[in-house]
Amino acid sequence: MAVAAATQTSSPSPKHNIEAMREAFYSRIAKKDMAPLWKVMRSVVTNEPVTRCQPHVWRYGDVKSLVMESGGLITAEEAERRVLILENPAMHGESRITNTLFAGVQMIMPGEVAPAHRHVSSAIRFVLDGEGAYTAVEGEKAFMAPGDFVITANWAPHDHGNPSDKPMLWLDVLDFPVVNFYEASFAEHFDDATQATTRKDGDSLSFYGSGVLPDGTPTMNRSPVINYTYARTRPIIERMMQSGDIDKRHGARVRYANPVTGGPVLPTMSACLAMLPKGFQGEPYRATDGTIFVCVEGEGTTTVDGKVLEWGKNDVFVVPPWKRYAHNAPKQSVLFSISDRPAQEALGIWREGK
Ligand code: 1HN
Repeated sequence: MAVAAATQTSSPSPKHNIEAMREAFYSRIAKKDMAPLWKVMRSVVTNEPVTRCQPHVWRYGDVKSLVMESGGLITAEEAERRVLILENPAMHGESRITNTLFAGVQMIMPGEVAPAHRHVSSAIRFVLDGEGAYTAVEGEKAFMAPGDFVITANWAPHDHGNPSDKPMLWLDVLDFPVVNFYEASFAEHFDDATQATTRKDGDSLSFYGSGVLPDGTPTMNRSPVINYTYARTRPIIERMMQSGDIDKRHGARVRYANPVTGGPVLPTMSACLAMLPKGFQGEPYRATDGTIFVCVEGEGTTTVDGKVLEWGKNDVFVVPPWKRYAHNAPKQSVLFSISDRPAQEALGIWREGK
């Protein structure tokens, strides 16, 4: 008792008071815009990927009826783009489906035009419903059908129109969260709603999409093909499946390629199409690219980190980075997917595992 009292009354040793001294130090250095790394090191350099992104599925029945309803509230011209954002449930208000990618469902009604603009952010549009609407990209109209996708690269002027008699709906995926991470966004809006065409409809697929290239085609970091059609790609995965070329995790899968380099269609995003045979029970897989899937045909489930996502035609689901997932398909099914893998590979940070 007497000893304790004596310790308290004498001046405190640094050893006993070190926490208070540290806190006082942190307050002082904060005023000079500095902070101690040792307090945050393990949380800024984590041993494994940390993600806020949640696995989630958007059922097309809900999405379609709400997007159709939005058609009665605003025109494509007024909205510039009539899109309902697919917000990751853990990131409401942040306009993103993963930390790096935006996804939304756009509708263009018969006779409507979505006016021409361009921006640094690149886009992939994957057609869900309708036939005969187009995206004009860099002077060429790409007419679309379900299962097709169109790319609009960095700074490519683009506008949409629908001369058909049915609404068209597509999934837009853009990399603007990445562009904005670098704080490098630019955009431009044109005076004319539609751009003048300088090439015949279908030129890009015809010139670059058939195993030959116009002589002297320069190397580019994005594909010269603007429209990858389902009609051309589906028979390839079907044939792969018949020949037994079926990946145990992904099914019979092709990666859409830039025909000049063999690289991805865009420097920031890549796309794949996979056929899962009837009764497919995929082995687990994980990779550091968060991935957006669309069910194009069939139905099944994907188990992500213990959570079961059920999907059917035109449902969209998201698998967060580094979460282990496995597909199951009781019926033959086709999955389209998009991720930021090329951006991660370019930076040398992409990893995959079991
Ligand atoms: C955009 O330009 C389009 O061109 C679609 O159709 C979705 C989402 C965010 C920013 C720009 C389009 C978009 C977008």
